[in-house]
Amino acid sequence: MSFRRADFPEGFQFGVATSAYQIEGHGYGGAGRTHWDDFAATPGNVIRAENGTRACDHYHRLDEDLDLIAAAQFDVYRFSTSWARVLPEGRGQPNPAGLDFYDRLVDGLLARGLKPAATLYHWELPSPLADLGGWRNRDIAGWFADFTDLLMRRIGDRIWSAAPINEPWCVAWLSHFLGLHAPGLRDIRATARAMHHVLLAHGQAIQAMRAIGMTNLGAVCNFEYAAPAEDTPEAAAAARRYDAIYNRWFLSGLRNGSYPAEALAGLEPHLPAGWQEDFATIGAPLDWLGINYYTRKLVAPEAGPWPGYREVEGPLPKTQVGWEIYPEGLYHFLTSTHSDYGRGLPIYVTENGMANADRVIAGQCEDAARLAYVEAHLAQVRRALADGVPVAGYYLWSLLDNYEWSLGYEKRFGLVHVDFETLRRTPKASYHALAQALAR
Ligand code: IFM
Repeated sequence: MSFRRADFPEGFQFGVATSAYQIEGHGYGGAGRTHWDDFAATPGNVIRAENGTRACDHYHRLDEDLDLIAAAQFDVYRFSTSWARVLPEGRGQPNPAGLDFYDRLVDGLLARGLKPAATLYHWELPSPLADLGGWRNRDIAGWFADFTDLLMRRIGDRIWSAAPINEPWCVAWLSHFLGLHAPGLRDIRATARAMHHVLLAHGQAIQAMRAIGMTNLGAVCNFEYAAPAEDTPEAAAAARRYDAIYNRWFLSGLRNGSYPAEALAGLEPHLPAGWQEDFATIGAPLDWLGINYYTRKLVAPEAGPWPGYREVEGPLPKTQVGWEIYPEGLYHFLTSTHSDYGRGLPIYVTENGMANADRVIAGQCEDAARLAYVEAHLAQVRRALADGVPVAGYYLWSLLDNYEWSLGYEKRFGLVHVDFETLRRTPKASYHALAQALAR
């Protein structure tokens, strides 16, 4: 490893991140059906129609997995909570086993000296709420705030940091415009509603947590560096539209009480009436901002309806999921988030990592490509720190190989290899190298 903990400011937090549906085993412990179960059961949506029923069986292997985090001397574990595990119908009667599970998880972290960083929603919407329109229905903001209140009254007293929703772009655009995630819609009106309601739900959840005295609350958005595929004004405008939808819509809403003009050009006719009045709730004060960053996209203009662009394959080396490796993009988002939206707030890299075709051979799992990826991105974090950006932590995606949504179980993002037949965990070379770098 080309860095050590001591190369970062005192108090800089290193962590690993996971999400509930991707690791827990949704079939265990009385969790309710989710729109991901429905999406995966529909032919053509997910490779081999795989779902999260068993996943990594983290539900039963909690202690073993928490031991792995502690042994590598990470400071923070960023996990998510499943709405349908806590409230199988999305509302109404809680599932006591679900609340107990998150209680055990938080206590297990504290017992090991790890900081619990919770995300309330990482994409597994209870099916009964999807039946009512899911993210298209404005009422989702209230349902989500009620879930937040219920769960955080149980575990909030021991949570170090919390964010309501992981990657609103995925919840809204990827799932309602591109149709690549649940509920698999391709509908501009549904998209506009989801783009707005996801932020309203965020705001109401922040208010619910403040009301019970919680602190250290933030928002986690994902970003892709958008570069014009060619040197033309049309390509530059296409890249700006991409950037507005992907990278600026959510932070502008959360921090500046507005949406970018290039995105409103297509979405405004479909937004719910009175949308501007919701910025008072959406902009509820935050304590930190989280950046999930993996790659860049080359964007070219495309004839046809708004937004009028397409992605073009780029020339840079790629990860197992075909994403170009472009560490400079992380520096770009750290500096632009600080200057355009931060107003002094600490910024965390809440996800960064790569998928690699890792195999266990004679008990060892070499993943030199992942080490190089992490080193290159941490170099950009240090560059931003040197330029005065208040970067406060860096969390790797992910602790374990897991369910990579529509790509099923074959794309491996973990520091720890998981054999999906036996569920055996094998720490990879990157895990061991990080453990050495983080040793106190
Ligand atoms: O696996 C996902 C995660 O659920 C959200 N952020 C990106 C990861 C890699 O695709």
